[in-house]
Amino acid sequence: MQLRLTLILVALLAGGLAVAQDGAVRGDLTAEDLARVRAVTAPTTDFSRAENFEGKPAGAGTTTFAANADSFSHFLDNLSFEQEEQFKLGNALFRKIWVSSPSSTQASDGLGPLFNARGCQSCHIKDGRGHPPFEGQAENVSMFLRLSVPGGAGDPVYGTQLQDFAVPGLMAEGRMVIDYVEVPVTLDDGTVVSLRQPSYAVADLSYGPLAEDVMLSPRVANPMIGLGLVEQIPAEDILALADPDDADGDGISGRANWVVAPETGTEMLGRFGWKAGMASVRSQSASAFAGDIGISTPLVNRPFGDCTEGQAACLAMPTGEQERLGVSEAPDPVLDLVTFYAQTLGVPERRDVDEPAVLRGKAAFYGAGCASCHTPKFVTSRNAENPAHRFQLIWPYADFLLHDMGEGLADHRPEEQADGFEWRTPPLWGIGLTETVSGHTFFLHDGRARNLVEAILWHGGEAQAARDAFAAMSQTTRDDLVAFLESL
Ligand code: HEC
Ligand code: HEC
Ligand SMILES: [Ca+2]
Ligand SMILES: [Ca+2]
Ligand SMILES: [Ca+2]
Repeated sequence: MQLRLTLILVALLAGGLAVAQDGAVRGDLTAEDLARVRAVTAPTTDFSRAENFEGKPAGAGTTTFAANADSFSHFLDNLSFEQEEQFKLGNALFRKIWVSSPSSTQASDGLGPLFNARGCQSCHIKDGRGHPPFEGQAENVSMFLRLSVPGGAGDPVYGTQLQDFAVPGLMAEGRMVIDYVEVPVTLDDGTVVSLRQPSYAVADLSYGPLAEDVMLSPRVANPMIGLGLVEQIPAEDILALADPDDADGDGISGRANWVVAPETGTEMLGRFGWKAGMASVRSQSASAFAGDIGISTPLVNRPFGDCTEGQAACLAMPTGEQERLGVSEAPDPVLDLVTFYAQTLGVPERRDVDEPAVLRGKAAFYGAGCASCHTPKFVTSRNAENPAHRFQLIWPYADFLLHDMGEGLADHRPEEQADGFEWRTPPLWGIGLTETVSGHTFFLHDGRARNLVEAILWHGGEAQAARDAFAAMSQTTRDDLVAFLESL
């Protein structure tokens, strides 16, 4: 374990040096501050006690309320009073239930014509993650299928996403069907864990067949916490962790997903979504309005949402823009407020950081190589527009880069630069509160893992060695590692 740890340290240092040589060092800091940031974000080697500020994942923005179902719904602790007001307006819009056009309540109409849900909060339940349909639950709210054909375009008829709802008078596109097969996995100590391997199909197609070569990618909604801080991690610090050709030979590469930002038309580092296909909270929110709810915004001006030329009935439905003569269904400042809300949700304080089991679990996490992708800490940009996001030591436990996670997790569907095997390392902050907030413990991009142990055992590809290290641990050490994750 000691050797493995040393290798990781060497790897991280080498990554840092490589970037220094490229000259791509973050530009917001003096040399002196840069040195301080490097020191404070260096991986720890002392697992005898908690690190300074480790209990505060969002720095000064960390929320300190008792853990309960509202734990993900608090604003950053360091917002100004005026910003709290803005947050509350954004919250109301995030929870708003949109209705179809025409309607007497013009301020809320424009839903669809095709949609997955009527509001943001329907999927990002309690500002937490979505889930696959529960037993006996027919509707797929909080999870959907992305669609595309080779080359990157959407299905010629069904577009980029399967909408399982439609406004009155229009047929929904179809229904996602999930079939699970139990696959037993034996750990080194003989313990057997059963993983459920999903397969996806579409039933009740209303607009003819899907393209023969269509690719499906299932996604549950991500938790909403800390996103404004993630946005303020300097791209240089994320890119410093990338090692696309695995130059250091540790089996882990990590690639950036470069995407064209709709705000500027320029390429930016993707960091949001399960494949890092979106560069900003604002663009992700605007595309959710259009694709998931069918609401146009000034940034993604698609009042027909995901309707395609192949869906004439959909394009013949009324939209909110027709009623309001070309004004977006969600006109300014709706997108600004929702974006602000999504950027200023806080991250709850950690629990039990000093518990011996948690500290042992943290050592096991580093020892197994989990921290090679689940990068513990960053310091946000000093130039962040919002003072609440500025120069904070944050602990997301993610590098936000793409990793080949092996055949088991592959969706075989590329997105921007990500291939069909790659997924973005998701942040782990708050993960221990999933059950408290969401009432379930379904993890990974499609919610297939029913608990943290299953989530770890699904890791393959670049993470195979880390997964195998976990499978080789004693039951006690595995429990400690889970106790550490539960404390995040
Ligand atoms: C039908 C369900 C659904 C609805 C409704 C929905 N989302 Fe999402 N959201 C998702 C899914 C699924 C993802 C992951 C998408 C991906 O991987 O590309 C996501 C991702 C996000 C992310 C990125 C989070 C991260 O950690 O990277 C943001 C921000 C977001 N949604 C905001 C919104 C906003 C704002 C609204 C309302 C306008 C909204 N969403 C409505 C399902 C939904
Ligand atoms: C090679 C990079 C890599 C390594 C190493 C790695 N992970 Fe991950 N981890 C990921 C990626 C990528 C995902 C998302 C996969 C998906 O959703 O299909 C993920 C997902 C997870 C999740 C579920 C997160 C969520 O929001 O659903 C947990 C928990 C987790 N990892 C824990 C660990 C632990 C513990 C280890 C060490 C034993 C580890 N990971 C090692 C890249 C890595
Ligand atoms: Ca569609
Ligand atoms: Ca490497
Ligand atoms: Ca609409």
